[in-house]
Amino acid sequence: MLSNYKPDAATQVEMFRRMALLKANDERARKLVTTGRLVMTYYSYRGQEVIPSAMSVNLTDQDYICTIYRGIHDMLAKGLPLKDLWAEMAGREAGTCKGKGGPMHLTYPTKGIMVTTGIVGSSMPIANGLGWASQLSKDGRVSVATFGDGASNIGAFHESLNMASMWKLPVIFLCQNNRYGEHTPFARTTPIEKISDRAKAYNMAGVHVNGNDPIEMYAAARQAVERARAGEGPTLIEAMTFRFHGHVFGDADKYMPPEEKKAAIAADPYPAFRKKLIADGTATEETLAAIEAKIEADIDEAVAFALDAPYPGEIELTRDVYGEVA
Ligand SMILES: Cc1ncc(C[n+]2csc(CCOP(=O)(O)OP(=O)(O)O)c2C)c(N)n1
Ligand SMILES: [Mg+2]
Repeated sequence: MLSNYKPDAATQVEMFRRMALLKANDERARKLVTTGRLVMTYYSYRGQEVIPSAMSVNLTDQDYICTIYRGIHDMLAKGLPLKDLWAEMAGREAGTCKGKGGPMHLTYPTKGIMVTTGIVGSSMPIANGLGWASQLSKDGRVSVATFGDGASNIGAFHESLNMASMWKLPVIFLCQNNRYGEHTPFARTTPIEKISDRAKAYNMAGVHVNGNDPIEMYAAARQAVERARAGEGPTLIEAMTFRFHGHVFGDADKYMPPEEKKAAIAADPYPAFRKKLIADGTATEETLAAIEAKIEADIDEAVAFALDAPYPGEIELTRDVYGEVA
């Protein structure tokens, strides 16, 4: 029963802190791109903040995540330091991949943030590999593969679920269903209503949750993590959400009906959770405002650091890119 897994007050405030960080960071990235201060291809995750916030509070630094191009929220929630993130997005040597990966290819193994690629569906077989390594070495780690609704129609999704179930791998398949794959609505590409139903075909656990409800999302994440740690195998979580902006930031998003988008933005989970925490006495307005102010200051500092940092030098440009010839 998902209702058995309730976050305590401190965990709820921590989930809020992570949501606030993700929201503010996305707002800053869009602002810098719009004003031309930073040139990058950016995939906004605004609207999807609950999912990684509720998942990551159930993970340790040693647990792994493999995410996608729209996964900066997953990485920040998992603990990617702001300065390393911004320096990488700005192509500077101080970045997570020494400025050679950019916003789509962040990696930070210290916090379990593994390879990120733009190949749709690629997070899943990689998470299986990490999960298999954990199973063999009995290190107790859980691997989470995050991906979109569109990726559930890729062969790698089906192969990965099959293998993970067969071998009872400690892997969580976390589908962030934002109802669009690039410019195409979910219903036009997927002949079933719930992606979570696909779990049945692989004899594994599958849950369908409101990914914009922090309490429900927390419960689904917690149950899946416990199942994986107990050696009971993988879980497919389908978390329903909505992205507030186009596929890639700057696209005209004409394919999203305006009423649908308006309704999703009106139901923004961030102000709703903020209000709920205050209304039920979990936190005060002052506490939450202080969290938000600290985040803005941290982002100010990280952006200033990144934009002042040097680009990779000539030697760094080819290091870790070409192998040594013996
Ligand atoms: C293997 C592969 N096929 C196609 C593409 C082009 N492509 C990039 S994003 C995308 C849509 C993916 O949608 P979804 O999985 O729902 O993720 P979202 O962008 O909505 O988070 C497509 C088709 C790709 N990058 N890789
Ligand atoms: Mg999608």
